[in-house]
Amino acid sequence: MTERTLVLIKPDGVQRLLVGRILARYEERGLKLIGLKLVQVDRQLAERHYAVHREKPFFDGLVEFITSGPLVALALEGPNAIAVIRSTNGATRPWEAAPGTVRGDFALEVAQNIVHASDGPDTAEAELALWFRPDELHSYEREIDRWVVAPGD
Ligand code: IDP
Ligand code: MG
Repeated sequence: MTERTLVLIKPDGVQRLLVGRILARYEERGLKLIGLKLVQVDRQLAERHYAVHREKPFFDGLVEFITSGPLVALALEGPNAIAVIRSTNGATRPWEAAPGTVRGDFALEVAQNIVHASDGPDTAEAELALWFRPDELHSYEREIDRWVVAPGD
């Protein structure tokens, strides 16, 4: 099933000059880029984005970190995009992330784990609405889709 989902390349990814390499992984997989921007997040957006973690002991640090510098927000589309991206990113705790995943290759600490991705259809829809205006998401055809996407998908 075709899905849309949100990815954030967090401030550590930007500072460590990994944006292009991480974006390339999603592109090379065949996912379609439908939105992209560099954002200096304010506290209000950060707290809304991570609202589900409000009661966690790491919440303040998480908000502090995500607002500490610009991040790159991506909207990506493709068959099973949510699961594909979660597995491409790897486990939340980088020491449990398989080599070959973004976190398994580029991260060591859970608080600096490089990327965020929506974890289900409902969160994907809510998070895309939080980070992108409707007119910032683009629908377009790609010539390669006939090689990447099964007919009818
Ligand atoms: P996810 O990013 O893989 O979906 P979540 O459990 O939703 O993982 O946690 C959101 C983010 O909060 C993580 O990506 C990580 O940066 C941070 N985080 C999660 N658990 C901890 C922790 O125990 N200490 C510090 N930061 C944490
Ligand atoms: Mg999460």
